[in-house]
Amino acid sequence: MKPLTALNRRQFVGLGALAAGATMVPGRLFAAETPPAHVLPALSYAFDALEPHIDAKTMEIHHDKHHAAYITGLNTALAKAPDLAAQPLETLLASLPAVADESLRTPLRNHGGGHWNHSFFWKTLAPAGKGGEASEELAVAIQAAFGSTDDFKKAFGEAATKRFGSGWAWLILSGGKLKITSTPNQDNPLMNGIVLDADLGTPLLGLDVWEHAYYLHYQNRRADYIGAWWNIVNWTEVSKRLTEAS
Ligand code: MN3
Repeated sequence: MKPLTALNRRQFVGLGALAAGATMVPGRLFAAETPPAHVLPALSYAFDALEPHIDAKTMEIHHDKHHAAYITGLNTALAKAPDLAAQPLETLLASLPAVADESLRTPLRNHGGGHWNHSFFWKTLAPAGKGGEASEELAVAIQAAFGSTDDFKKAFGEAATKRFGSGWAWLILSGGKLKITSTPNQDNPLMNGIVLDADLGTPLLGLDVWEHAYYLHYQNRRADYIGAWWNIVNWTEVSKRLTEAS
């Protein structure tokens, strides 16, 4: 007999649900009221593709363990709230104060934020020399907001360095202008009504300054990690996000 693989196990469960009277949704074997769980997105580059700026082991643990754990935590929380599970993650993060139950709101904030932030982070990275350049639109906006690219990098680096403990530094579009801001833990600038000490807006670029992002290679030298990270920014992606957000 063939071993029960993940696929035919799911088909088996799905057929069982059908036999029990659940409705069939085209393309899905689950009952209509079960929203799909969040899944770990694949990286578009190999774990070692960002070397020497971010080492392969850090990338593997960061993606396969840390990011995966946020997704598990998010799915666990959403299993108790199917109405929220049906919402796009960005919508959910932008309306967290509407979740009255704090025992639900807190894991949605931490794990939902963790999933969104990391999915975003991976896309704004590229192997050195492959990240393209800032579009003219982005270059002009940076100049208008910060004076020059060097001034922008200096201000962003300061925000990332000064973030006490774990968190993120962000370049956002807010009220039609570029701004630099920073959030603790897995908060982000989408979290209206939750993030009270940072600017809100649409993230264009984000830097993870949790120790898990750099400690294996850089140990306590966060500033060195930040300096190296500029070599692997995906400027094509950041430029695209500005166009979409404008
Ligand atoms: Mn991280």
